[in-house]
Amino acid sequence: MPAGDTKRNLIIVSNRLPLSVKRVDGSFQSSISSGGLVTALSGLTKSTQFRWFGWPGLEVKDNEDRKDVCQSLEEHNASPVFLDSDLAHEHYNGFSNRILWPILHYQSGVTFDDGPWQAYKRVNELFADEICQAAENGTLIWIHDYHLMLLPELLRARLQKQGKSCAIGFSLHTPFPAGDFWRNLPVRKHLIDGLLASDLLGFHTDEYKQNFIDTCASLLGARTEIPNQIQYKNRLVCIDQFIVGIDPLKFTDTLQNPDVKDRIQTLEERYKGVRVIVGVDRLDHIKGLTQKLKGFDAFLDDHPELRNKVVLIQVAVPSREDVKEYQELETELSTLAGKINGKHATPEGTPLLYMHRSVPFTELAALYSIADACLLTSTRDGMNLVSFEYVACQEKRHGVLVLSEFAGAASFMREGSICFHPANKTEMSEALYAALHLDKDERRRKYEYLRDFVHKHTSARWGQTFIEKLNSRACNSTRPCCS
Ligand code: ADQ
Repeated sequence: MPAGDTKRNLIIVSNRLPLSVKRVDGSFQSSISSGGLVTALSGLTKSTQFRWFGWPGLEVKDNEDRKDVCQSLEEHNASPVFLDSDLAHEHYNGFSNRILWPILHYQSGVTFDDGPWQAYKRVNELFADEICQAAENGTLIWIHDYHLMLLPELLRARLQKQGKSCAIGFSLHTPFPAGDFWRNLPVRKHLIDGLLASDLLGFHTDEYKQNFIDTCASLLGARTEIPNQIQYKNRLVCIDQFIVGIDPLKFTDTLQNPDVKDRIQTLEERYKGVRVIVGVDRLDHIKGLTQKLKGFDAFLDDHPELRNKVVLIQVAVPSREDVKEYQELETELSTLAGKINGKHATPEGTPLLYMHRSVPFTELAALYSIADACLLTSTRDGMNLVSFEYVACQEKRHGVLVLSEFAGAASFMREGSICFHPANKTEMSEALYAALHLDKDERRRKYEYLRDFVHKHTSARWGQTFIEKLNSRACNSTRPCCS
């Protein structure tokens, strides 16, 4: 049954709503925000109706104000889960981003604190209360990401108490690490227990899925006699890979906009005779930005003949700015960018344009479109949707994707890109050089491979496939699920 035809209500839950809520002249207004999850789910809105629950991003204490916020969210089919600022901060920055996120991305040196863990549990409980109240018998509930790993279990218990039968799905947008790494987390079992109360669990790649299944077996002795299914606490949990994507038509349509065409022409004139490399990343350790700048420095050292003939335009989108480690990373990157330009600049110009800010969508599309290569250096990354977006904007130029082998996207895009190890400066430099010197036929072959992939695996397809499968779990919750 196509998801769009489903008669069941669908609730989507994520930690943050995909909206920024602001008080303007005494009343509240909401506007769409950006990020990987927003990109992934916005493609689904074309085909499927749902209500989105999450934290609105600000503390609202007064009851009248809360009503006002609810009203401003209503036009986006969204509902708030209100949290106190301190609790939200401890949950989001304290546990989710400072402890869980690094472990999911294989970063070492993480120290566990009980305070943030208690906040994490409390926030998951508050979400469970809110969603349980909103769900009706038969509602499909699709939970997103690492901030809410306990929610499936907490929610199932509440729903059962109220006699409501609802299928619960969970999608993880990060990698799931190999078992040995996951062991670093003292509360690892609680989180796995939380997740295994889902009916359907989705991962971006087969590797993450397999890591999770192996962890369940070694940590809990959970049985996996049938592939992709775990038998645990008298329930069957389906585990599968779902390829997340983008809405490529949003990009191809934007490139037809006359203002964007003008902008592309301006940029092309500005960079006439210069090969442009683009990078777009949230400013996050996992995106390997330090490695990228050092690799580019090595590339400039290796190829003095390319002086004034190549430029790297790097957009580093501000992210998690109240976490100390992220502030330190920004300082490190600005310093590094200054050093690289100091070393390689000439009176004709600088080889590195480092932009620490968000850019409008139309500018982003124009930048993707004029670039001869896109350089993505993630040390680990659930998928990396920027790689998809670059491809969507390269119909004319057939630019080359230079992609870290540690981005989830590399599992699917290796054939159409040039992959490298992000910790190896020489390998990165060679990959960049090869990308800028690929012959026309090879560029076309690689591009066509990636174009077909990106247009096939859209965000709408990802969402519909997940919901269809969740819906079939709701109909046959006691029967084994088929792949
Ligand atoms: P992110 O880590 O946020 O997502 P990514 O997949 O690269 O990373 O997506 C970033 C998104 O933000 C892109 O769609 C991009 O266009 C958008 N964006 C970037 N800069 C912007 C700007 N200046 N203005 C507006 N939008 C901007 C997480 C995981 C990823 C996973 C996604 C989806 O870390 O690995 O691919 O979720 O599951």
